[in-house]
Amino acid sequence: MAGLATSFGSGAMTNPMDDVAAHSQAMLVIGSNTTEQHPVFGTMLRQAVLKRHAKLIVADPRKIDLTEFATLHLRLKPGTDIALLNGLMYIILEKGWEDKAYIAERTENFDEFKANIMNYPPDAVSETTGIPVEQLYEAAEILATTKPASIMWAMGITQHTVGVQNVMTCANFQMLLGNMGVPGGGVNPLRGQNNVQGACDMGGLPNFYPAYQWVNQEPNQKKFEAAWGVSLPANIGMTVTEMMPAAANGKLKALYILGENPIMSDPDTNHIRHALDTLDFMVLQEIFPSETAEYADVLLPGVSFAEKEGTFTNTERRVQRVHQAIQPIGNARQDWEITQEIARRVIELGSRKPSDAPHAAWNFTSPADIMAEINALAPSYAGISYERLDRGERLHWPVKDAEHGGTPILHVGKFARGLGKFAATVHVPPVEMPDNDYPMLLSTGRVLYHWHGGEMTRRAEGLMEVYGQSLVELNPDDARRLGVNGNKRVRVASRRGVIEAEAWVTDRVPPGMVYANFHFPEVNANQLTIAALDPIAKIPEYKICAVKVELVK
Ligand SMILES: Nc1nc2c(c(=O)[nH]1)N[C@H]1C(S)=C(S)[C@@H](COP(=O)(O)OP(=O)(O)OC[C@H]3O[C@@H](n4cnc5c(=O)[nH]c(N)nc54)[C@H](O)[C@@H]3O)O[C@H]1N2
Ligand SMILES: Nc1nc2c(c(=O)[nH]1)N[C@H]1C(S)=C(S)[C@@H](COP(=O)(O)OP(=O)(O)OC[C@H]3O[C@@H](n4cnc5c(=O)[nH]c(N)nc54)[C@H](O)[C@@H]3O)O[C@H]1N2
Ligand SMILES: [Mo]
Repeated sequence: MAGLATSFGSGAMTNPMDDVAAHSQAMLVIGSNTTEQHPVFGTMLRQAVLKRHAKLIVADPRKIDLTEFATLHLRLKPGTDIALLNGLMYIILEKGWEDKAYIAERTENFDEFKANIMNYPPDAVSETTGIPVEQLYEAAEILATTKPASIMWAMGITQHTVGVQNVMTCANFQMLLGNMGVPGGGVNPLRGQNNVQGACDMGGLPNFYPAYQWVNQEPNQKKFEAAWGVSLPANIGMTVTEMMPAAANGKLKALYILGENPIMSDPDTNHIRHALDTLDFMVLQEIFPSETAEYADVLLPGVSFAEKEGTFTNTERRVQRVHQAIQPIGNARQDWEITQEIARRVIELGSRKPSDAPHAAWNFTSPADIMAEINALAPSYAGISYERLDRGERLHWPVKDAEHGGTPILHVGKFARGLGKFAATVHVPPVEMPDNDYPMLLSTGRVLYHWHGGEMTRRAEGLMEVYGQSLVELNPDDARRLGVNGNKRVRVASRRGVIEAEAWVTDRVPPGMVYANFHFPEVNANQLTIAALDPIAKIPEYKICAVKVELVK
């Protein structure tokens, strides 16, 4: 989420989970199936509702479990979040509920923002989103008059071609109400993987060195060249979603993949197969022979979390120690060791011109050595050491030095960039909407029992007993129309592919919408999804494409 990094640090939660759970009086969960996909935090939110009567509003096209605890379920049409939030802000401004002192003191660009909001009156917003006008007023009142209020979101608003605009709209919302930089408030993206935050923090993005230092700014380039003893390019690289088309058209020749399973998880699988087929050379570092392994020239056995020493950084910017529990199995080696061995050989072969500086990098003997380099080069991690973590200190970055206690809440008193900048965001429909040929809308995501490509969870017997095959959620009205009765097998086809699966007839999905997951190879939703990208973050529009559904006779 490169785009977020520029405006809000990195796209991490501004407020810790227990702060939200303890202090938020109102909570808006928009595009997050929190109890299934972030069950620990989901339980905390549920407890906040049940025990201290915090008000919960859920904005989701599906009737997810969390809606049972919600004061209000805004069942919006998929892909209409900007219209919804701008519409709520219209009402807030109309009623004079905005935090005028906060806006004057801490923000800029309010006038341009306000002029744009005037394009979203309740009637028009109700038409676009499908939400009744009364519910819009009710939601605006709860969120504006109950302080502090927090917003939580996940992939339901980011996996769209307007993903970045959606997030900026959430930030506008919280600035308008003075909910940024206060306990119980904030903008809180719930990041998905155990260490996706850490991977981004460490420069696992095409535009940043560790700690969000731009690769195309010369002082940063010089700093890392000196530290690593190599010359470094000044240009911004490609995201994963740009690499695949580049592979398909021969612009990218070789790929080194660590712990990703693109055959299962990238949009439009047929296109991905072609891309990986076209590569001259591919290396895969994995813990299992995944579907993607079939395309690899070399397989490198890495190790799982249980065989690792190090740290994971979670969604609330908290760095936590991981202790090795078991010895690596078979010929597996530490992931960092494998990468270091490859890096050394690449440097020896001279594909990067070594500078005159002594070659300082790639001499690590342990993860603690790597952390020492991080301390020296990544300012927000400067004061994070294994020693402090092992003592039980709770450290949320930025941690400026060994004495600094960390930063649980971001933007207190002042935004990272100075003044918080309001943005004018505009509702734009998704790229591929239902039409005569493909009349239904497909949305995709996960279920509680499985993890993405299922490489680990499909190997767990207990989980397979509970959820042993992929189900496609189908509304009872649509099921009746299709003639689904005893036989529940349906064929779901898009312009890119087709899957056959068992239907789960349920009003979790509204009429006209089906919901599928990508946990099982033979019924993978990504056979169907479209590789349309957000122009800034390059995240695919996994949440919306057009399909037709038929009964398998
Ligand atoms: N069990 C389990 N847990 C996981 C994962 C897993 O694979 N399995 N994966 C992890 C990862 S990496 C991630 S990123 C997270 C993802 O966590 P989530 O984003 O919570 O998971 P998704 O299943 O993608 O569902 C997102 C929600 O958005 C809703 N939605 C769809 N379209 C729209 C829309 O246009 N607007 C709004 N407002 N809502 C919409 C869907 O109905 C769904 O309830 O989960 C993490 N946790
Ligand atoms: N249709 C659709 N597609 C989606 C999404 C969606 O909502 N809808 N969500 C997207 C999102 S948010 C995400 S995060 C991606 C996830 O996409 P991926 O990251 O490709 O999915 P995973 O199954 O988590 O793949 C991780 C792989 O790493 C391996 N692995 C696990 N631990 C280790 C380790 O310690 N070392 C090494 N070397 N390997 C390891 C596992 O065996 C697994 O095969 O999927 C995306 N794809
Ligand atoms: Mo994710």
